[in-house]
Amino acid sequence: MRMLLIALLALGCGGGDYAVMRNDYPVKPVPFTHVDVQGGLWNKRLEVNRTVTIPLAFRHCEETGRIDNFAKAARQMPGPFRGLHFDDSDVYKIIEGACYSLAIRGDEALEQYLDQLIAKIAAAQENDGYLYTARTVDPDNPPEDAGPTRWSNLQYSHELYNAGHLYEAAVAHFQATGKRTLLDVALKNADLIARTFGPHARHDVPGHQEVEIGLAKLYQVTGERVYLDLAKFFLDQRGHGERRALYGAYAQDHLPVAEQREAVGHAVRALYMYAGMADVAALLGDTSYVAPLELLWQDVVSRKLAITGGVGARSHGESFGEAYELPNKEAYNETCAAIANALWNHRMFLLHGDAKYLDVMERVLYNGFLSGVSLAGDRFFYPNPLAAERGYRRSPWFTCACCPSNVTRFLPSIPGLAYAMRDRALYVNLFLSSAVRVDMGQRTVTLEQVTDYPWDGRVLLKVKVAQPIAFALHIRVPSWAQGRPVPSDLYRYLDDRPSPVSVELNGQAVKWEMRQGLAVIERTWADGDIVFFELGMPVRRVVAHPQVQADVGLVALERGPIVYCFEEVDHGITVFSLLLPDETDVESEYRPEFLGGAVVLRARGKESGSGREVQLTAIPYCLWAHRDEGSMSVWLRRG
Ligand code: FUB
Ligand code: ZN
Repeated sequence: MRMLLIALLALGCGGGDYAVMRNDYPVKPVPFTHVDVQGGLWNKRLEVNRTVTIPLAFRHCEETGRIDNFAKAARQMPGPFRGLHFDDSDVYKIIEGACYSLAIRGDEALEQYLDQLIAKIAAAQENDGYLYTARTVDPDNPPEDAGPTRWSNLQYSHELYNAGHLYEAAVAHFQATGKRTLLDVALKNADLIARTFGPHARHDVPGHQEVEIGLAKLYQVTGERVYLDLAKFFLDQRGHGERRALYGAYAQDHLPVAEQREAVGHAVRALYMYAGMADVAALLGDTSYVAPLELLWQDVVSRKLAITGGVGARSHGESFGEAYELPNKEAYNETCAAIANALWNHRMFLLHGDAKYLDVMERVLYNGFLSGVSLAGDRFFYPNPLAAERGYRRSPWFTCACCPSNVTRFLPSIPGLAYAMRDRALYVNLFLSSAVRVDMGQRTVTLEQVTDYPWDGRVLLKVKVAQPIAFALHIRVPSWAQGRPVPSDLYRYLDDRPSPVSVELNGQAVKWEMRQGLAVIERTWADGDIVFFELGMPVRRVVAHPQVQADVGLVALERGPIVYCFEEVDHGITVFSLLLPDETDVESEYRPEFLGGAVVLRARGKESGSGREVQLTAIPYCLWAHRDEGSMSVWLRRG
């Protein structure tokens, strides 16, 4: 049966009869393989990721012994294990990114590189499916955190975390190339884990969640329920201390997951767990996680979200802070946590069809995530603070390289977040120049999108169909355009009037209605129909909820989805002495030559103390630290 399903899926038959037999997300993403990104900010970033970041990340893995660890475990070369006990996961994440990249643009050399790397990984796998080089290289002397024997220190060993990333890579490789080489390794490992853990076997859970997401993907590609049941088992064991010692709140193991109401502990662990819960809820049709997920989401969005979409305020434990604990200079906001936040919010959208989740996702994409990688694709931030003194710069790599490797895989998956389908509805979630192809019943619909977003709010959508076809086009009206920076009261615009939104069809006003944050046009579409959608993009002043101590008396600037910051290099003095009075006008200007092209803001401000007038310049937060070193701040005193 497994072989048959894989064969059907490989032939692209996954959306047929088999799909109706099983539960799924009610809204389905249009796979990134059907989205051809044709220009603009994301196209540049995807190209840089493909040509610079992925090759350099593999090179770093070679230079730091991450790849040799597989050869050593396979007894293809001598020597001890090198690095951190979860370093295998970096290699898996980069493979995943390389596969997405391959699917967008074929690359013979990259495919061959992957083939030989996968052969090494397969050789490192033990006969029964166990795969964890930190132990296999020298089972008698594993690194301390790996624990003395298999699965003996799951709280810290990352054996199951590594497995989750292996599964995600394997599914990506299978989907991109049709090859089963890595998928076979993943399934053999998953089968071992399914024999080892479960209601009639071991009851421990991973200290770092991730295997749940990977298992859900294995289920989606094979149709084998055992993987999904195992994901649910791991989730449901958390917080139950009858048969094992609990790990506590740091690892979200303080309460059963369905009873958790507050986002606590290590942020990446928490957010991967919430994403896994959404997968299980949707794929099993299990409603018990749905209400808790919404409450957890409310907690994050109302009390624990940086204006950039960053999460995990504390460096101590890489964790969420208390409600409204949202520091600026000290903010941790790990790049991986931004990625995890986007992954979770996308799943929440697929579960509910409500654009409020996409609003959070978009905020993360353009701000807290994108700041994590340099324009050239060769430098990375691990924490993404909202203010910094001179000297904080992106690094070429890290000993714990979770963030750069996560960037390599998340960036090329972004086109897959842009569109979605539900019955006879096509959703435009993100604005990026692209062409998307979707199957609507027996027919194919192509939608071409042309835009200069995020710098310009105009979006042109052209429908291409062989014959007229009825469907509902859903176009997201971002919360920022509705006068709300986020779907909560955590931040607000000083001027919260909605931006003008205009929708025209073939040059005429058209009837549309707002549903769940999307402008819906229902009609029979003809070939060549053109929708012109325009969002006004005034510069907005943002203030935080009064309980956010760090932001009392401060203001930030946004335009469209972009959060701005001030850098010392534009002012010649520390940005912490700058004031932005409420009454000054802020001008915006698109500057094509500025850091790859960006809208820059200008206003008359002041220097505190002297009261001297200062010409203020604000640049997109995601672009900071590309010029001369100096202080940076997103928030300025209102003056
Ligand atoms: O533990 C694996 C990864 O390293 C986590 O996701 C990151 O937060 C970093 O601690
Ligand atoms: Zn990270």
